[in-house]
Amino acid sequence: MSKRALITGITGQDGSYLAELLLSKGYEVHGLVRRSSSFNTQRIDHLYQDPHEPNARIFLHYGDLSDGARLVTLLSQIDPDEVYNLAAQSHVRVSFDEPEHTGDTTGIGSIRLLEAVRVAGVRCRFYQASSSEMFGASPPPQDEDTLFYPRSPYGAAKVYSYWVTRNYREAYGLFAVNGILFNHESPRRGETFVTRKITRAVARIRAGREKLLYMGNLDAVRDWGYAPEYVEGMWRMLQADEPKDYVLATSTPCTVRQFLQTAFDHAGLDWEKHVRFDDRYLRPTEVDSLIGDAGRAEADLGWKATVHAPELARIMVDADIDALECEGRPWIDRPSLSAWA
Ligand code: NAP
Ligand code: F7E
Repeated sequence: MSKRALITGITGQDGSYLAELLLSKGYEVHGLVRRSSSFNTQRIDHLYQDPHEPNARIFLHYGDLSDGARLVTLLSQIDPDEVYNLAAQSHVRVSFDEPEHTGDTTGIGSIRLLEAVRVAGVRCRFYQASSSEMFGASPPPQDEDTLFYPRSPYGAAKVYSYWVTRNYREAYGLFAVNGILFNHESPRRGETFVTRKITRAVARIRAGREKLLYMGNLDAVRDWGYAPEYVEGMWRMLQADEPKDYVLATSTPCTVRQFLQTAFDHAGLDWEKHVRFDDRYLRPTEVDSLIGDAGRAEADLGWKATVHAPELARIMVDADIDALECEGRPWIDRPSLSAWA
């Protein structure tokens, strides 16, 4: 019997890579998709199978983390072995504009899902997508024992989700874990996160379609890894003998400025000629420096990041140049996809 998994946030960057990984391992994969007036499934269209096919192994269900009753119904119907809660309003800057919505989905959404698991009586393992943003102002290096000091409504909502996940583990014996993931990127990264914003702009400037890129704080330090490696870590956390929380990170610091320089250099461009400052991209409170220590994940799960920021920047620039040259064709159909996953 193949295992069954439910992924919330399957249409996002991580959800799409995780769905690929689980399908490759023989899982039956169920994904929660928000209804929208235009399709929001571009990242998983290449995985889609007509549910009428007798051998279909991926199934999409309309639902939303704001709708607890729907979550109970779906949990009861699907009866999954593993639940991955990846859905969230995940943009830190946007969480200052939409703090209440962010709290409702990124925070309360998690307890709606945990309650749905409990009420439906499903015996599953549960993964919560926690974040290095929970560490916020705590100085690096950060690991599983570092004090949380969130600096945004997003970070605060993730702290809430972290603690309710631990509480359901302790109160109800649920195999529930927090993956505390540092920034991870890919050619599928949303276009307003800083890495993808940079690599898209590099491709467009190189092609003569744009001249300038407006940016905020270039001094922020991040620990950027490669998303396909991180979803492997999520899966390993749910295969462990006991439920524990784990940091996933590369431990390699990189400033936004260094990422910019690497990306522009790779395309033969001088970043200083093209980048301008705009204070609209500053946050009311910034997270200055995130550098993770993933020693526990390496020791217990054998997980270690191999792609670091400079290589990541080159992968993403190449993919955006390629995408621009293939414009008009859906990027997911391009043969280079296998190299990304
Ligand atoms: P992402 O690309 O922004 O994807 C977020 C997903 O959540 C999308 O599928 C989105 O659906 C869905 N979603 C948003 N609100 C929802 C709601 N109310 N109900 C149901 N689904 C909803 O994020 P990601 O980069 O893949 O990250 C996955 C998770 O890991 C997120 O929880 C994020 O906060 C967390 N995380 C990410 C990183 C990182 O560096 N990427 C690091 C640490 C933690 P639509 O496609 O319809 O918008
Ligand atoms: O910003 C600076 C910005 O938006 C990175 C999410 O996946 O990782 C992500 O959160 C840094 C910040 O990601 C621009 O101020 C400068 O210091 O790419 P970002 P993030 O805020 O680190 C964590 C781990 C998550 O959990 C989140 O879900 O870059 N920065 N100039 C800029 N950032 C953006 N977006 N745009 C700029 O123009």
